[in-house]
Amino acid sequence: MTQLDIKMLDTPAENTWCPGCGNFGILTALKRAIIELASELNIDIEKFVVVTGIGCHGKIHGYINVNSFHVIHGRVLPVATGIKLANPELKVIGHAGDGDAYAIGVAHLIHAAKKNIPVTYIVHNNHRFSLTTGQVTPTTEKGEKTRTTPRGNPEEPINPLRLALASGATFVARGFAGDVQHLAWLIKEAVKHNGFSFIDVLQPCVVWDALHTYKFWRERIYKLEDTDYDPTDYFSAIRKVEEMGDKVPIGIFYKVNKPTFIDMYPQLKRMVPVRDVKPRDISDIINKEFR
Ligand SMILES: Cc1ncc(C[n+]2csc(CCOP(=O)(O)OP(=O)(O)O)c2C)c(N)n1
Ligand code: SF4
Repeated sequence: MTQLDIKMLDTPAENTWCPGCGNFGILTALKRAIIELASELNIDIEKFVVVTGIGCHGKIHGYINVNSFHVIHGRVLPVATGIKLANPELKVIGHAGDGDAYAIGVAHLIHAAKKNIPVTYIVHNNHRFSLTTGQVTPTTEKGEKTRTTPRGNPEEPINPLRLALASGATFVARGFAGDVQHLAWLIKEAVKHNGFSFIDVLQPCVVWDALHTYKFWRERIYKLEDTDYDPTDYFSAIRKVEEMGDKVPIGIFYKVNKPTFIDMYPQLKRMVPVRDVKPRDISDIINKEFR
């Protein structure tokens, strides 16, 4: 295998994120994780697939030189699932926004967790629909003023980690876009996990969210690994995900090994992976259907 360097993952695309956006930290962490995983697990970069939704986060696929699929809003997990089932050798990493993942796409999170689909799901949680200029999302806090709640959001937010745990996710974590080294480690652990792995990433949006700044999170965050917290205990996790105030834990909240969707349906293992399927000339079908 040739010597791997993070620069191999650069692309010529012009980056249009706002200066200071938390997405930069997530991009760097993702690149580091992929490079380190490729050499640790001795797998080719071609085996990584990034699937992204629509939003500022979704542009990440254009800034990293791996196989990728930019899908419609909210549908990261169905496409990621299809790719994984078609070729289980691939390491499939989905990226969604909090609007993408917890509003229009929320049912997919519940079912991917319940079915233990062996893909990784990274949510860029900036508490806003940012690409569409800062509307309220399911994680916007009560009282926050947004473009669609100018007098303050009257609703309580959802807790994504509680939702993932309640849905049966076998790997549940929280990261911070301002701590690249820790986030890269989390992504590596998530990709190595054989099952559905979920990371909610606190991602400052420096344009539409004046409350959740880097400073705000840095004053509150602490790492679960620095405590005697046990991530194998489900009931500890249930309690720990409720901690969100003066102190905000990041790290792995829960991790357990259980049969994956592919283990549960042996016929999936007998299926011919896409890599072994010979290309077919389908011009006859296209000409017939669309002439
Ligand atoms: C089916 C559908 N509904 C709505 C939209 C409009 N839309 C595009 S981006 C976006 C906001 C995305 O917000 P989020 O997922 O939180 O990502 P962010 O921009 O914050 O990274 C919306 C609502 C769309 N493209 N498709
Ligand atoms: S609008 Fe917010 S999330 Fe989008 S690129 Fe700018 S800072 Fe990042």
